[in-house]
Amino acid sequence: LMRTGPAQQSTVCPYACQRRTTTANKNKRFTDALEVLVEYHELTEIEGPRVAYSRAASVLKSLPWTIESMGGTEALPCVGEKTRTLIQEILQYGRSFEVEKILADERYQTLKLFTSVFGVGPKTADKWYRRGLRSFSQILADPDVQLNRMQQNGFLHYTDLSRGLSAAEARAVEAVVGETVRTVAPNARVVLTGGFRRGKEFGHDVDFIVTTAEPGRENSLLPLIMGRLEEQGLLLFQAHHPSTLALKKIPCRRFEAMDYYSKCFLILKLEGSRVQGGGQAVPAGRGWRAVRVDLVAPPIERFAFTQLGWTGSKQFERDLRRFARVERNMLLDNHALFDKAKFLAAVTEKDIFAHLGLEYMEPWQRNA
Ligand code: 8DG
Ligand code: MN
Ligand code: MN
Repeated sequence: LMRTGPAQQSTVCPYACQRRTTTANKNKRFTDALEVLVEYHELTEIEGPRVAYSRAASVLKSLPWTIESMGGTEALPCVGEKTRTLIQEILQYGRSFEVEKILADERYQTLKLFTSVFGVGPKTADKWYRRGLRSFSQILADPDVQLNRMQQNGFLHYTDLSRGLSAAEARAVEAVVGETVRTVAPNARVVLTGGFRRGKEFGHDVDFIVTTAEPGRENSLLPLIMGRLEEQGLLLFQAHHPSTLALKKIPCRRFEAMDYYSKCFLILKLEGSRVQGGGQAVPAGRGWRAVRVDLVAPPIERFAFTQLGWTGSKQFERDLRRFARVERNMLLDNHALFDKAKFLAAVTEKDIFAHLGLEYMEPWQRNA
């Protein structure tokens, strides 16, 4: 009988886009610890260790076995000395001292708290921390702190938004957005993307791609959709970024979360009656909860690139771009795949994997 285990680790590929990573993480005790280190370096904007620890966590998530001893861990790609020390500590003591130290660190705790507010990034959080602010009430009471519209709404809906969403709530949101789009643009198409397309059970928002076959019409879709949501009294907040797409632009050298399509970041009102077993999904007595929704509306010929770029995970995306650049000398981003002198066309995600010479990965295998 073949055993799945350390003997097979030589087969672990170095890029996340070559590994099938489902949501069934068999090494959560190690990856949870690594993710604290990733988050700490993200919050303090230290790039090197952030990259190294995210790659290590991603490798461990993809393993079809649970690590139970150090034997063979030296053969795993992207797992360096620091990660092996952490694995060893967790195996031996059930916890990592470095992680415990970070979890107890006041700066880490405060930056994590502040960035949990919609609209607050590491820079703003750090600015507030350096002002001596330590709590939400101190921020809100400080006459010198100017909150932008996004942050005001982040605080206003904090309790709902910080809870995240279940897959059942995501389906209810999908029904609302679908109905809205059918009303204002019957020929448009809406598809789910982001974490819920990857089969996650929880997420911080619900992401959708909206497209139409009529050229140029994609730019009017989001305003129409937002207008209809507003009429229904469901639009609590919207930040719309019109398209800045220049079709001849060569993909950027680095992974960026940004792209040039028309998109909007929303807070919607989700009514409890829409959620199956909605009793526990919405606060008692109110009948609704706030949810974060992202919509992106690319031109139809860019659909495959948008879908591949917005499905994630973020680590999967970073490694796809890095693989294209380092292994294929191509440039990939949310808009296009560029090979030396020419752009390679794609109708589906499968076409892009094929251009890159990669085996196709289903969305639920991209939870790197
Ligand atoms: P979750 O935290 O929402 O559950 O996970 P997720 O769905 O994987 O993360 P996300 O933050 O919603 O991002 C989904 C994908 O969208 C991710 O791979 C990054 C991608 N993305 C872009 N461009 C942009 C952008 O301009 N803004 C945002 N928010 N995400 C973007 O490719
Ligand atoms: Mn998402
Ligand atoms: Mn999103």
